[in-house]
Amino acid sequence: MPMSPGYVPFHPNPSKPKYKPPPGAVDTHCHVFGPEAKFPFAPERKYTPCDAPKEKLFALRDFLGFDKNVIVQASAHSKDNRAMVDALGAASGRAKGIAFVGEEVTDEELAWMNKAGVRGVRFNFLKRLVDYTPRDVLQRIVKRVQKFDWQIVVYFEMPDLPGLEDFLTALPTIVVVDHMGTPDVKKGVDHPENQRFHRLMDRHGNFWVKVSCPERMSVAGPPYDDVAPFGRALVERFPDRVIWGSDWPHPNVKVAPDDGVLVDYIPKIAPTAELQRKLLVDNPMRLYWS
Ligand code: 0GY
Repeated sequence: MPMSPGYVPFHPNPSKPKYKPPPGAVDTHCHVFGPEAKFPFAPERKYTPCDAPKEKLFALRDFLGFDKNVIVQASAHSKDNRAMVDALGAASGRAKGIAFVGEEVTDEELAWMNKAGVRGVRFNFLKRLVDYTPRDVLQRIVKRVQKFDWQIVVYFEMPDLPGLEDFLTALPTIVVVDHMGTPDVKKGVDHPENQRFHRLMDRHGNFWVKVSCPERMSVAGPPYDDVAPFGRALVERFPDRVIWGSDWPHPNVKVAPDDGVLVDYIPKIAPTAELQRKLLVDNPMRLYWS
């Protein structure tokens, strides 16, 4: 099946980063796609990606100087989590997963995923990626996964936060926000919209945030200096609740980012060795491996 028109495959030849992550570093946001011949994409998907199989992900992990991955189920595979679980099984304990499920998921499937290393489910609120799921359905899913102590990963766009805040802050689990809540970098770190998100993080100690995806928000482009103040503000204010992810293979970006440049962005948002260790090792280990 051809890729969606305009779909950009991942960078074929990323540069070796100058920044060397500390031993045991975890990339907490990446995906696997297919291979389609073995793990077909979902009929209800909103885009058709390129194949991005586990072998390529693990090779990139090693090349970039990382030790572990958290593989997030992407919408092109929808509720068929087999490609992600297959990758967990091949990772020799060095990968955990975040699933996407509907109410129809069985308790056996949940137990199977938990045993394989799944540590949470993702609620995706982006209309361009998924169909709407009523909140009461999501609440029932939360109840069912609580026995595994799973986290809820949420992907929303910042203008939608006011409408989601009551729902999100009522969640009884750890809540992990994707991509800094996707602020509009043109508005600046101090803009009320972004500060509302900081206040939410401040008031709710169960909220964590991925300081990931500068390439999705940048206006200036690489090396993403216009996004760095947003990441740095979160890392410095919430040093024990931030994690980092590459987002490989970068679904739906217009220009495939150089993954080496994304790794070299890390010291811009976490300028000290201590902050880097928390961001890349201590925090993700506490969240996914304890
Ligand atoms: C991401 C972002 C995107 C895609 C998905 O589930 C997905 O398909 O997450 C996106 O298009 O913004 O987190 O990788």
